[in-house]
Amino acid sequence: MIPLALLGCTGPGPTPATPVDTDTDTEVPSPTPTADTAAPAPEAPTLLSPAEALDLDPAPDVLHVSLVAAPHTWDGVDGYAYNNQVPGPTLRARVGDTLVVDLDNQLGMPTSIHWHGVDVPFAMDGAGWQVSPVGAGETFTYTFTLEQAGTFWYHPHFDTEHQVDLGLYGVLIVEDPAEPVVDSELVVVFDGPAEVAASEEDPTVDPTPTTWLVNGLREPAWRPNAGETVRVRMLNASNAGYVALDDVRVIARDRGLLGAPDAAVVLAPGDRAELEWAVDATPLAVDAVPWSLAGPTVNPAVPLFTVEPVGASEAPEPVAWPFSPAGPTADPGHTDLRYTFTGSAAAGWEINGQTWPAIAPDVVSLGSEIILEIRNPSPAHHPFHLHGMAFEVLSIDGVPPAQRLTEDTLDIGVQETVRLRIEADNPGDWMIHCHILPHAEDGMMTVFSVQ
Ligand SMILES: [Cu+2]
Repeated sequence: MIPLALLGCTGPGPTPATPVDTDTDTEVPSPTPTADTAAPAPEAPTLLSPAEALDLDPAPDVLHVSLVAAPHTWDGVDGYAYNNQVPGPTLRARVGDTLVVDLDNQLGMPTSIHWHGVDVPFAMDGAGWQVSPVGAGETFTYTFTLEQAGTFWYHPHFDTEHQVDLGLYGVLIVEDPAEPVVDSELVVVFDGPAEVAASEEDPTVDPTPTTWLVNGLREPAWRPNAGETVRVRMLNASNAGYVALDDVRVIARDRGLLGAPDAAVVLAPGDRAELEWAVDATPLAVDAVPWSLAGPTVNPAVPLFTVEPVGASEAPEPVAWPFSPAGPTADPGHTDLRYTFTGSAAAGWEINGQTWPAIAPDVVSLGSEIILEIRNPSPAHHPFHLHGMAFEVLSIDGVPPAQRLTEDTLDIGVQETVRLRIEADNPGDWMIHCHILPHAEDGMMTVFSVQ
């Protein structure tokens, strides 16, 4: 194990996150070993990508997998898992492929699978307005075509706060063969330890995790080869925690490659982002920038994982990603639909004064362009998530983004006003909700009905 004192963020490549501060007294003191008493420090577990699902169909354009949702003990908790692994198996397909997933529900309670970020037909969404879940002991086959490249994920959309918290989530990667192939990939899923109990019993308990699991492990060590370029695909599967990273090279967000790389990212619950990671020989610690439901904080940085490069090679040159810079669409000025997020932990959370399931769906016409304005006068951030369609961010507090930003999950800060453009091209009664799952469970959900 590399002593903390050797860790730092001084390499020439992208230097993720906060460097370990070596000149304060807040670090874990390094015991001075003596020949007789020193026990070797336990080696940190190695951070590896979650195992990928086996393809049951030999056809090159079909990915057919089996997912068994069942009880599973992990991180010392009696939780759940898909195929006995947390995160669940990564599903890797290509644009244009057909995905076929046989879900076998062995949980002893109803469940479903929602394909977060994927524009699926409504019947395959795993969620919705008055839609039945898959019953205990039953099976269901999800099948649809994958039309968009990017890093997506899957999770239950029934008893969501409880089932996701206890381990039911996995990553869906849709590759675009036109994109450059780099030396390797790392799939990283951030999650808090089982978070539900405390905030379920007392909703005023801040549900933000203070420790993180990375691919189910506590402070694992990533051991990549120095000199390699790694495409790091990240998912925040936490119920309520934010992972903020500075000094990184962000190449993609929710809906695939960006128009230009970015240097920082905040992953709200449900968000994905991808990094280009040029590995040099410098060990470092990756910490999350302090963040809370109210935004950036002065709390201590939270350790995520360490990087212990193998070899002495220098960082490689940047990859020539096919970025296609495009500015945001001009805001047409009118507003078709308004959502106001209100409430508090003590009083409950609402959209337009309505609490799920006592809501009236907002109905829009298939094929129309909808300009949506969201205001958040409540005292907490709320990651806005729309099912079935992506949306473009027109402005945040009146300021258009620096580049065209297409998302399916967007954090709305305290007192922020966000304007979005939705092409309502997918018929169905689509869920709209906050992706802080205790907020959603508490009623912060509504329906965007495209007819
Ligand atoms: Cu919320």
